[in-house]
Parts: sequence; structure tokens; C-alpha cells
Amino acid sequence: MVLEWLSDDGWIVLERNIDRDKLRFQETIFTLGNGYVGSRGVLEEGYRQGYPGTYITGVYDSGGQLPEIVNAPNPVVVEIYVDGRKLSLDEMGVIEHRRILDMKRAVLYRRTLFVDGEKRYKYRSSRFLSLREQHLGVMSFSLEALDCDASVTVKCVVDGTTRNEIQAVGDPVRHYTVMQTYGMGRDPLYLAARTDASGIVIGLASLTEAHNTGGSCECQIKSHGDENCVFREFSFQARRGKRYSFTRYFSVYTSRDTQRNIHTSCLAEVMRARERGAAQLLRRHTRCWRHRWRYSDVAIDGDPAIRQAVRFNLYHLLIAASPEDMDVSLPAKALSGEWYKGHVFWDTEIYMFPFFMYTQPKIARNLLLYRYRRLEQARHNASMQGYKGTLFPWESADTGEEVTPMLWRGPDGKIIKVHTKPMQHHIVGDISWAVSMYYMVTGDIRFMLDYGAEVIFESARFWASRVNYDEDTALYHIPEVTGPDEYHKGVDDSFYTNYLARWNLLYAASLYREFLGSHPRYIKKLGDKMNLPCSEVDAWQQVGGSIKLGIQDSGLIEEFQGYFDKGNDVITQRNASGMPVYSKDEDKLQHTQLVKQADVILLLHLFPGDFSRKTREINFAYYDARTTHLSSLSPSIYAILAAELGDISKAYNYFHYVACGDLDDYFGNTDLGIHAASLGGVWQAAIHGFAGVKLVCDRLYINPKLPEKWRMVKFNLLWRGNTLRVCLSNDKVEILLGSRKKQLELPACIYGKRIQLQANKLLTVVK
Ligand code: IFM
Repeated sequence: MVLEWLSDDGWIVLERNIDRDKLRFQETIFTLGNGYVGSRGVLEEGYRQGYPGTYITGVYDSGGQLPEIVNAPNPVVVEIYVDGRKLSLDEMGVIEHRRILDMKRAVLYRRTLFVDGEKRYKYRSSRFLSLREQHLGVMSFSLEALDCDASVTVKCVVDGTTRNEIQAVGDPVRHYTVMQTYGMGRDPLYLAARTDASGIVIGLASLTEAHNTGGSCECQIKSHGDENCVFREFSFQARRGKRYSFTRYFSVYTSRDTQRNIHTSCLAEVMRARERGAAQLLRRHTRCWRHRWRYSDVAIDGDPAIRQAVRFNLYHLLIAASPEDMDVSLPAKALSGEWYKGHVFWDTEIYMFPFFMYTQPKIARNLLLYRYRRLEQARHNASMQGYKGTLFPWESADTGEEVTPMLWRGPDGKIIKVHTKPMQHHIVGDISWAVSMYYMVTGDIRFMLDYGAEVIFESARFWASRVNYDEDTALYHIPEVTGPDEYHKGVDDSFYTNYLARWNLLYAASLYREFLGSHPRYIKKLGDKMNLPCSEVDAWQQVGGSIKLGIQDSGLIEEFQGYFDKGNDVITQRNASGMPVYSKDEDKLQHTQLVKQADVILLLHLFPGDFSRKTREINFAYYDARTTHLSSLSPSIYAILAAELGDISKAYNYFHYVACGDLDDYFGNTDLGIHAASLGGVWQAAIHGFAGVKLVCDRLYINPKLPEKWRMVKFNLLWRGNTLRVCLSNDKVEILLGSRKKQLELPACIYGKRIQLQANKLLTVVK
């Protein structure tokens, strides 16, 4: 593991020096993960501003308040003392520093040259969380005293004092109690902790090998533990100019994921790792990553900064998603921070899910199963609010209960009341939409029969109980909701919500009929389970067809009932990145037509076949002039619509802003964690926006509208178990439908030309 192996082809993120004001920001950027654990990219020795975060997917705890993802004990601490002085930013100067995140292989490399008076010490490290061995992390590090011999102590710690420090409201919380620390002789270190309320046992083991401290010098090894930490020290006399190297293996298991003895599992993992050795483990890890990227990469030719930024966004999605676990989903900060308490929002289904659905369908399936496996709780949530069917929580953690906090800290630092919980009911339609898309893209009928249809039907049942009938207009209305635009709370007939409800009801009715024809026994069984008579399905059709939709003859959509009566403020100023400048006083904003984030425009994106070009144009122009993009969920959607409508310069502006949003800290709070929804939005903007790829009613549309400097974009998609290899520019699309089924065909429409894709035949279409 040496830096020289790396070649940069848009695959690395490089830090050239230490910026002491941005340490937490960099920790987020350099987060490592393998879908099981996420570990913030801390400098392993620790420093005053440090915010080490180790998050194990699905490990939540309430500890007297709402459940949040637990900041678990930290296994990556390495402290080094030379002649009694600690190598750290707090105690020494730094002459030179480089960190490199190799996104292709998810490995973090570092080289820091510390200076203490006249004496220089070179520290190098690399670490990864194995994608192959999900419970294992590997770290290599070395020290060189450049100017003198020195007496050195290397201390490898498993730190059980970590807390969830970052609270919007209230004090930091330590969510676990350490039960056991063990580190006798040369045995691996072991620490076990139990979360306070959820009772999950977390075990961590650590085994460090010193490679060349013997021979010319004696190495003394000591182990210590107190009630919260366990550590091993290596003390030796270092010769000037000689490099001393160490390899550390660490493992994590919890009672969530093993029936076996956690202690045994942890120890066995690090012992096995030592036998294999770091080089072989890295090879195995690299192979898995190669496979991951094979379907996930979007290679943009002609715009190196954006090529790298897009990969950065995809990297952060990939390190957070569990390939195995169907009881976890993706939190709003993925596994890179604890802001929003590690809760799962609609961000997952509407923003992140499409990327997984088209590139890693197994992960997409698991994300839906996470919801399905909480259906019973969602039924309970609905009945608690007086509705039928299923009401998924606006914020979800481990159990599927509604866990939205009552108070939160707003962007200006003020504590505000949260109004979303009882009103952001569009989450029900968002999840149904994801289920329907998954079915269309993967054709996974088994999933639909076993789980998906039930979600769709229960959601339809919810909407049918959520509407009010108005006899005067003979229309159904949905009162008091909050749509995606959170400036306007508790509104009536939100277009986004009503349209999704309408679609959900009609889709449920048609799916029921489809399955009644194709799988009657199944429908009978599900009907019995849900106590679902045909008359109820007829009612879905009838209600769905008569829901109020506020759309004018011109095609202009009213975001909600009375929206056009609000103050007609428009964005008059934009900053250098093309983003709106406006007054952020939410009390005033709610009385204006200014919109917090993509709302009507998002709906147009979700249903590309349903609205004419004219309708999309009119609404884009109207809402683009009124959207503040306060939420990072917004600009990617405007980029998609702008690209589709041919305003490439506007599309590129929005796209650039979000693609670099975290890397360049445009959102201003990346220190708290990555903006996971936006990561997914970036993929959608590249593929659905610029590449112009859409699957509508089982037909593949491709209509590229690339920014001028993008010479070519290459990517793969998965469709019904087959591969679509795409390479396109503004003038030419090359596409190969790879399939084992020789007769397979896929109807397509490329640059407006209707074409039939045939299995394993490369097709080139010139504009
Ligand atoms: O779900 C979002 C919401 O739409 C805007 N505020 C932040 C939430 C979590 O990302």
C-alpha cells in the first residue's frame, strides 16, 4: 500500500495540506465505509476539534430521547509518542501533509511530516473497511524519525468513550456502556459495549503487528485497559532515518448480525485477517470494489473536475449501502455523520433509490424490504392518526415508528418547532412510487407478489381514507399537508401530494386487476390477509380519478390551494454559483410564493410521460424564478428539467453546484455529514438529465443534451437482469443490450427515432 500505485483518472480526492479550520469537513469527505460500518475520515491520532464517528448500520438507541444512530466505540485510534511528545496537530507543527482518498478502491492514504523544534517525523498510513470481509478493517502505518534517534511509543486504542456529540437540541449523549475490555499478553484487544436502551451488544477486536521494530532495537509490548478503553503499546528505540511499520486489523460484530458469540466472532475475524495478510485482504477488497463500480461508474470525458465530483457522489452512496441487510436503509447523512440522528427520510426512495435500482438492484430491493418489514408499524401509525392503510413515518429509524423530533435547530441556529411529522404524508406515495419503478426496471415479479403489491395496496387504502369529498365540486381533496416545499406547512391540496395520491390509487387498482388475471391465487391470499374486497379496489379507481389537481388551462400548476394568492416575490439576485440570494426569514417566506425546494418540478420529473413539453416549460419558468434551493435536495432536480428543456447552461450551473456541493462545501455544513439525497440527485441529473435516459412504459428513451465540454459519457445500467452498456455524445449513441436471452428485445427511442434494441447487438445511432 504505497501512494505511488495511484494514478489519477478522476478517481482520487487529494488533500494537499492541513486546514485547521476545516478538519471536521475533511473528516466527512474522507469517510470510509463498506455498507456495514461507516467511519469518518479522522486523523487517527486525534486532535482537539476532532469528531470521530463510527456508525454501524442499523444500530440505533434512544437513551432517554428519540432513537438515533449510535456513535460506536472507535477502533482506528493510533497515538504515537516520540521522546514523550505526541505526534499530533495539537502539539507539533506540520511541514507537509497529503491525504488521498482512492475512490476506486475505497482506501484512504496519508502522509504527514510533523516538526517538533528542529526534529522532523514522517508518519504514513493507509486504511480501508473491507468490502469483502464486511466486519473487518485494515490499517497500515509507519513512522520515521528523520533527524535523530528517538524513543518511541505507539499506542493502538479501541476507544469506548465516544458520544453522539452533535445534537440539534440538547446535550451530547453516550449511547452505550462498556461491558468488557480485554487485552492480555499478545492476544487481540477486545472491547464489548451494550447500547443503553436498545440493548445491542457491540464487540470490537484489534490486533496489531509490528514489522521491523525488533532486530536492531528491542520492542516492548504492553497492554492496558480501563473501564472504557483498551490499548496496546509498542515501545522501542527508533534509529534516525529508519522506517518502522505496523499493520492493524480490527473487527466489529453486533448482536444484530450474529447469533454466535460476539467475542469469538471478533477474535476469529482478526486472526483470520492476520493469516491472510494486508496485501491479500486489499486484493480481495479491491476485487469487490471493481465489481461494484462496474455497473455504477459514470465516466464523463471532457470535464475532469466534474468527472471526479460525480464519482465522489457515487462513492459516498456506495460506501453506505448494505448489500446484505434488509432491515436497514440509508440515513440522510448516509454513514458519515449523525446529523438528523441517522434517520431515514423520503430522501432514500426519491433521490438515492433510482441509482441503486439501475445499478445495484439487490441493494434497491433491500431498501424496499426495509419499508415492507415495518409495514405493521406503519399500519399502526396510520390508525394513530385516524386513517386506514399504512402511514410510513416521515423520519424512520430501527422500528418504523414515527421518530421526527418536535424541535430542531434551523439554518440560522434558532431552535424551531418541527411541523413535518403529522403532515408530510407524501412519504406514502414516495415509497409506492419507488416500488412501482423497481417493478418496471427489474421486472422482479416475485418481489411484487411477496411484498410490493401489499405496500401499494395498503398505501392506496391510506389515501382513500385520507381524502375528503366535496359534494359541490364532486372532487376529493387532501387537506392539511406539507409538500416537499417546507416553507408552506399544513396546506390544502398540495399538487405534489394529490398527484402522487391519485397515481397511487389508480396504480393500485390496475395492479390488482393485472395480478387478478395473472396470479389469481396470490390475489385471493393477499385479499384475505388484507381483508380487501373488490369493491374497495373499485373505490380506489373512483377516488383516484376524482382527486383535485390544481392545474390551469395554460398548464400552470398551483403548488397548493391558494398558492397564487401569496406575495408574488421572485428571485432577483443570484450569487457567483448562480444560486438565489434572498432573505431567509421563514416567517416571511411562508407568505410569499418563494419555494424552499423542488416540489411541482420534482413531480414533473417523477412522471416524465404524464406532462406535455409545454406544461413542463411553463412550470419550469415559473418555479425556477421562485425557488430558493435552501435544501440540497433541490438543484439536481432543476438541473434535470433544465437539461431536458434544452437550457444546458442553467442545467450545468445547478448540476455543478450539487455535484461539488459537498466537495467544495457549498451547502456550508458538510462538517455534519454528507448530503446523501443530493448524491443520488447527482446521478439522476447525469443520467436522466444530461444523458436523457428514461424508461417510460417499458420503452427506453435516450436523448442526450450534454454540456458542450462533455465529449462523451459512458455508463452501464441494469434492466431486468440484462446489461445496457451506453456510450453517448450529443451526436452519437452507442448501446449494447447484453443478455443471456438471445431473442430479447427492448423498444427504444433514441434522438426521437423509434428503434428495437436486440440482445447482444451493438447499436449505433447518429443524430
Ligand atoms: O427530507 C429532507 C427535506 O426534504 C428537507 N430538509 C432535510 C430533509 C432531510 O434531508
